[in-house]
Amino acid sequence: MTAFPDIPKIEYEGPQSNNPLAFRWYNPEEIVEGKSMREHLRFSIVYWHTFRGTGSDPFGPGTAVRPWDDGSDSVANAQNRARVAFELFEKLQSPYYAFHDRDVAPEGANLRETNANFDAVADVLEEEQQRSGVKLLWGTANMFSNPRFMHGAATSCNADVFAYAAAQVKKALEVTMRLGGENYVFWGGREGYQNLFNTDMKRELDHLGRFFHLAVDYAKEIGFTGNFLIEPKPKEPTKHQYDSDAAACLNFLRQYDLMDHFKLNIEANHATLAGHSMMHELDYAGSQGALGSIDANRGDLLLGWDTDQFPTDYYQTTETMLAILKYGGIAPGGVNFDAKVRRESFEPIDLFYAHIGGMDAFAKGLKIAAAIRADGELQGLVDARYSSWNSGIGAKIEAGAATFADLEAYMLEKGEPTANVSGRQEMLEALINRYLDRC
Ligand code: XUL
Ligand code: CO
Repeated sequence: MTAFPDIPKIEYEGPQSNNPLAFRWYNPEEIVEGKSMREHLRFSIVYWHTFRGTGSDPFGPGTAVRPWDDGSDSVANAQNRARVAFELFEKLQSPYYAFHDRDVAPEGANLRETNANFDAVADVLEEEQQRSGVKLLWGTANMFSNPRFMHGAATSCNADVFAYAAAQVKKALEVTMRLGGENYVFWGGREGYQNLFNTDMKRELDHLGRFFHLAVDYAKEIGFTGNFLIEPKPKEPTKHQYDSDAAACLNFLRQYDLMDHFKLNIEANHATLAGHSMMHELDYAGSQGALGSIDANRGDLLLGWDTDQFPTDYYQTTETMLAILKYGGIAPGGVNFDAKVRRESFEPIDLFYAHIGGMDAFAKGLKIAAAIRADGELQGLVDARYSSWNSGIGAKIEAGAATFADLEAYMLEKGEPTANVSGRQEMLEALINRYLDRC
């Protein structure tokens, strides 16, 4: 049985191809900076948007046509959907996928039944992983959709809800480990507040710190060695999310003594909602040794919410790949398409066009970034800009060998700093365009 009878395995045909069902840039075996594109990019497809997204919005119901899905909440439907998912992963040559517990399996009447449903679908996922070789990039628990999480999960004012969330993560970790998941993600779905008049922020943050420690302890107990990742997002669904951006997450992790156990999963659309660029968030996390993985998507300049569109902008993918290469690659994380087709793109084939476009945009970004790095022109300009720190007073300050009194004596003697040099922003932006033209 095939769910996509008219769609072949997507192959690389090169930049001149006009075939929308072929890769023009993503050539999995092509070597860039000594590694294949497949190893650099570690693409991953998300279960939630691609197999559970219906195209509904606040003004109308779903539009998506998914002939394989009977629309029921049955375990049999979930198991069949899992097989269809693997057909798509394989046809798109995606080495990884990612899921929330509730994407893959329906809730039962109680936690016990819910866990049994999850196990029954995990059986099929395991079988399909073995058959196809597609691997699990990360698992996570959905602790935001069910009404019980209306006040949050680990930060709920209701201690029972904290306990339920703990049970849910315990199970999601076990299944992630069983399926060989290389990471485990925490996106703080409703971990934030709508109103400070009814909120004890200190207590909620302490509870979140406690929750993460419990997860670390349990991972140790069962031998889960994948990375724990926190995914920053500033707002939506709450007005203020505690994990608002990379800086807030890293501050939280330090405050609660969790830095050794967590890295960050940086999402492009979340970065812009936080008033940052993706490159800023990647550099901030990477510079502190905390770049774990990315959720690849984009927002819309004219809309202020999390539109989760597929990435297509070479400029943005180049910036992203420059940051990833700078910090030594993304493994064991990956480039995870946390992106959804538009409500109007309701046919199954749109899922293919969307991923092909995103994969090509990242492959091209990788090639441009590698070319920029190979020539060394950009790095040369950055090195020259900071050269005053390589010797003399700069080297002394960096070595911690200069006091305020030393610096005063130095400046009294010298009178004025050596003349400043231009930052050359416009020239550099044109230089980046030159590589975009040529690659
Ligand atoms: C929500 C979001 C999530 C996480 C996983 O904005 O990005 O889908 O990636 O919970
Ligand atoms: Co995400």
